[in-house]
Amino acid sequence: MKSEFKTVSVIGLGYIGLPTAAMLASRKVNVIGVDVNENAVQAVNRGEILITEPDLDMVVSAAVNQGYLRATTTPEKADAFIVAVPTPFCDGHKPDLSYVESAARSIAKVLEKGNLIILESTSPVTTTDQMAGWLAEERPDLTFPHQAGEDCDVCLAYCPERVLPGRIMQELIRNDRVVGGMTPHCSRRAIDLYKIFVDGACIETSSRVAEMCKLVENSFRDVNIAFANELSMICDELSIDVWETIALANRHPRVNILQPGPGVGGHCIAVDPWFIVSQSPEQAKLIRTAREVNDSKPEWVLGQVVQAIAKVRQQKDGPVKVACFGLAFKPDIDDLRESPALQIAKTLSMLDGVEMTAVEPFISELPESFSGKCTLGKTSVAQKSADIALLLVDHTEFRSLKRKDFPGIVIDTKGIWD
Ligand code: SAJ
Repeated sequence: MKSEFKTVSVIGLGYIGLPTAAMLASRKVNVIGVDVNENAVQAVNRGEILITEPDLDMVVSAAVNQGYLRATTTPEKADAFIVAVPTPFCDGHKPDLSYVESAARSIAKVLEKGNLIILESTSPVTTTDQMAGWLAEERPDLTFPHQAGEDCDVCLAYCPERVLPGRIMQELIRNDRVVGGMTPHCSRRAIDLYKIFVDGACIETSSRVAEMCKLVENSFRDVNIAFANELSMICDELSIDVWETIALANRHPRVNILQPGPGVGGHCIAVDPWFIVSQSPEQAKLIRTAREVNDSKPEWVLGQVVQAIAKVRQQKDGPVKVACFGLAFKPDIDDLRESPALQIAKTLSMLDGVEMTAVEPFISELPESFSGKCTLGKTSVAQKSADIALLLVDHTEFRSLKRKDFPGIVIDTKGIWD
């Protein structure tokens, strides 16, 4: 079947937009990537990527070389627009929709009758409706679904991305997609677009259900991680091994507890549940508490390290050598965004009388925020010299080490050295 979508524009060339743009281009769709960041645009036009994601570099470079993908800072005409810009939160954990609004207003200028717009950014319920409002303000000459229903000139749908960093290129193809149009016709057109590269099922729903669905998925995971994190603090108080406890409890056919860690990081799970809390503050008690439990975990880990530092000081004079293993927000990626490991390492590096080394195999230099108070070290060296070895991220490189390989105190927040 021939697709009606010859040219698709992807607004936002980040962790989701760029892989989506490259995937569409690999299916021989002409893709125009748009980003406000000149560096990101230039990198794409050279066929290069500025982020680490398996196979993405290959697909981008092939798509650019074959002429199916190019990037620009100014929106151009297209048959469809996919918006994948950030939706962070501002003060009081309120969602910040300014990037969505500015993306909507910028594409409004080039919109034509028959266009389809899909919002992929994680958004509070009714954001797609709001987007239609912003577009209508900019383009009174066109009709949108909230004004003309199925007869609208421009279709709008919400379709959340659900891919896992580190497995984006496979999951983009294999995952099922929830496609929520502002009208059934909008949904069906959006499904036609996703079917260009999605092998998973594309399930039709309303834009509001699709928006909520995304928030629910990440809140479900956050609540379950909070349960594991709370267990780790309870088990520590009772001097019980939490990893053994979880492994044994998970032998029950209907129990599947997730893994504790130093906290929850990234731009999704630590953010999205707040969108539900912000819209339903009275009802979302469990979701809010889960966020608070996960946000409190880095502080708890810091407390453990401070106790260990005091122990070392009883045994030796001079600086206490602390080595943090891992800074990323999860294993085997270079992404330090909202990373609890980074937060812990930075706080430790500021302590008087502490000599800090960070071992992070996925970066070549430390962020400037360490202000020169930490050295980037190698696993083998840090392992031998540290008074305290603090495992913060379960990178594959660290998994081959054993607790007995460390001469100093070991604090293992991921349970891989036990
Ligand atoms: N984590 C734990 N224990 C666990 C699992 C994860 O502490 O048992 C921590 C990780 O270390 C990390 C954080 O949670 O700090 C989040 O990692 P993650 O792997 O759970 O999720 P993300 O943020 O990489 O991706 C999530 C995914 N959502 C779900 O699994 C429901 C992904 O499918 C979404 O597309 C993505 O959020 C997103 O963009 O929203």
